[in-house]
Amino acid sequence: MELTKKEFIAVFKKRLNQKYAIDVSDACNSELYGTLCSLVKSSYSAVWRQTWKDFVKEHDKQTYYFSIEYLPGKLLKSNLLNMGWYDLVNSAFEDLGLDLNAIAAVEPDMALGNGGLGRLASDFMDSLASEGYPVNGNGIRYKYGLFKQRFVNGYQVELPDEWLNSDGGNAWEIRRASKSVLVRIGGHVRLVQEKNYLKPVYEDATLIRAVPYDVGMVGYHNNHVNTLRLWSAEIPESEESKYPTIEDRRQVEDITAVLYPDDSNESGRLLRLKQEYFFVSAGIQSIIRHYKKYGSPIDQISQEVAIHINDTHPAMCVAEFMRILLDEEHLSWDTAWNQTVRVMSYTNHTIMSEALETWTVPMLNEIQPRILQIIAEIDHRFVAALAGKVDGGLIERTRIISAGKVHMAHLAIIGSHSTNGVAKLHTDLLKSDVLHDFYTLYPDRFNNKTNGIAVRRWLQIANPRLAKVIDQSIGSDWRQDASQLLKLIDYSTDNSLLDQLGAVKLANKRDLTYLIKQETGITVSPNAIFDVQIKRLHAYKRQLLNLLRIIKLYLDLKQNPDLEIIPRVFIFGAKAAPSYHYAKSIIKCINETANLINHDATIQDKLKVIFLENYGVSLAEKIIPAADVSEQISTASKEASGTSNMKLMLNGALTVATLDGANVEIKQYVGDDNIFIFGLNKQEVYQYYRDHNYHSLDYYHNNPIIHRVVDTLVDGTIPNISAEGHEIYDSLTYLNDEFFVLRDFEDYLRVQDKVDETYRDQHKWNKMSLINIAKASYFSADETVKRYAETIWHVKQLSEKGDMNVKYPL
Ligand code: GPW
Repeated sequence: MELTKKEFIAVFKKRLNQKYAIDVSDACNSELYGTLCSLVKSSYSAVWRQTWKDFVKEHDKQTYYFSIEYLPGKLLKSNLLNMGWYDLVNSAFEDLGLDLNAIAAVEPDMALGNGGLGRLASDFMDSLASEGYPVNGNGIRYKYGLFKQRFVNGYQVELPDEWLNSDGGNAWEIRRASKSVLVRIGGHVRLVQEKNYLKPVYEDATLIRAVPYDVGMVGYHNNHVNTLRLWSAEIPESEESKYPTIEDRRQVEDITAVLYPDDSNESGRLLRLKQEYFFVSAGIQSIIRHYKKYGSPIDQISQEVAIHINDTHPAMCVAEFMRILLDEEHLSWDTAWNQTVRVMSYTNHTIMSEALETWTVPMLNEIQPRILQIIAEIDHRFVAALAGKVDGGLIERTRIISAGKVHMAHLAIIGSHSTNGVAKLHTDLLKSDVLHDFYTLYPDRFNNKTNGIAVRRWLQIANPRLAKVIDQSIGSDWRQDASQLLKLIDYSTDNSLLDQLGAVKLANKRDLTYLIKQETGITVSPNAIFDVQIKRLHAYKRQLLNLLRIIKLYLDLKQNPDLEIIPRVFIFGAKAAPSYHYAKSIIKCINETANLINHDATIQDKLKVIFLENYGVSLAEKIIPAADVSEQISTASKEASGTSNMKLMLNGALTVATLDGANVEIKQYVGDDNIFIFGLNKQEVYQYYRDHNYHSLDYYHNNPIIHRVVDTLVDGTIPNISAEGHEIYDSLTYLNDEFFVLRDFEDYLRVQDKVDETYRDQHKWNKMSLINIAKASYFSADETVKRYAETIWHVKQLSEKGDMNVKYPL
């Protein structure tokens, strides 16, 4: 039944009245928001229930995607779009004199993740539902999401993200107390021999109640709703008396209180380990409980269940699954192990050694002694099985426990049937270098799954103007099949379309101009090149390289104010981990440089530097559509994939890139002429490591431009950065510039000159932009998840996409 605008308006008014006892004319945006969410949620609930019933009825194999981070951002618009309600609601609100954008803005960003890893998990959730796969997410419902970033005197200051207390609250979650499970933490364990198994006897353990909060993941036009299940820690009713004081209670609630704000950096804290075990145990228990309810034999669970380990944070899935099969289901070790390896699969997201998680044996013992026992037994059997067959050094390097440390990546690889990297280059590096030893042991387990992005969110929702222009040329089918975007290539000589692309970009830049003015007070011109670097602040991502070039341009203009350059607005968005001193120093230096340049009259409008506060999903949706240039300038080999590179090209930005992560594949797709590549490649970086022959001081001393630019960090040219400037100066000089910033500087300048030259020819620029938009379709997450589903998890598609007869009644 087709929903009409008139019906919608009537029902909306009625619900507003019931919920808030108010009329449209008196309602504020958060009341309007609450009402719309409640209609949306009650409408998709029936479909959600049905999707679940279908899973159960068919005994279809299901996948559970375990991730310690999810970064969905706001869900209202994407739910409306996926349900087929978007245009109708938009137009109904216009009739009512309401602004859907303003109402949608009430929703707090669900920021239960740091960056790329968490956003990837959320893009995957959208695509998995949209492709009709029976795949549910499993994670943590942090009371406080990623900190809010403010700048005070140019310094990053962190404020708590109390998203659950905001006006919007969490409109999407459903607390399912009846599905709670108990998680055992700490204490001691001994094993008692029973007839056919070893029975663990626990003493002094703490029982934590894990309560699930479910969020519907609505598929695009296919009547399919999956579940994102987020766990929250509470005190079990039976244990209340053990927690007489607020302090005692807090011990438990703290487990799911805050998201660790470190990106790619293992923190080694006991509470983090507790979080990991907590959501792993809760998730695995509920999966097995559900599986058993329908009477299927436990020793064949791998036929109906797949579990994905998103980076090593949930690697204890392997041991927890074994624990239940052994201790509660009394399977033999071999049967249990066989099932576990078939069920589990693992994605590696980094080669950075500081991010490869290890825990000490005493720490694991403190969190869950039985889990440590099981890991020790896995390790023991791994060593025994290889002894005498392969070189002893290889065994030592690959075993799980060595020198008192538990290597979580080793546990994940040994305990699963699939290990994948997230871009071709990254997977090759895993095989040839970082995980080479494992590759020699298990060559068949390694595979690549290049990351992808949610095309509907990052094009339709973030950039409706561009979506409209695309619709008018190639039609609207790209929403279900991104490869349709390739048809745009046929329009690469269509001047009218190219002009329209230019007009869309200009309009988006104008919007961002207003936002910049509002947020920073700085006026920028939409006619300048908008040069964007948005990602976590990390030394390897080299925001510093970008900054040094900005300083170079500033010096050039100071020396010659009449210098003809194409005006540029440099836009940064980046949070630094609160404990990452060096990254925070870079933020301070960028902010002070911005302050200097933006208020220097001699620079006029030729150069502006804008560092927007509190970068996150919602801000990304505003910046990306307005970007001309996408900065993807990490040191080759360090960025596993990157995903903002894909989002920016999809929105028509041209990429300035090193041959790192997925940039390599972008270059292959768009061709050498439609991307700006510079810098060392992976082989060259590795050669420097091998030969120890990089000497950054040589670049500093021998290149007068580099010398002059680097000196500004310490000579007072940039005010108020005395300590930070010295810290960075030292890193580039005496500490030998770990990430080859000085080595790549000249080539970076060269390629940026090429960007300027190309931009002068707007026609050519727009054509390159068009090709980038078209080829970005190769990075559709819809396609990426299909490859996971077909080749790793072996789950079937349950509903077809493109069912326009969507069943979302009011
Ligand atoms: F260290 N990534 C991230 F591998 O955002 F765990 N956080 C993390 O903690 C890690 C990786 C981890 C990112 C990668 O840096 C980025 O290159 C990649 O595109 C993204 O994960 C998604 O795969």
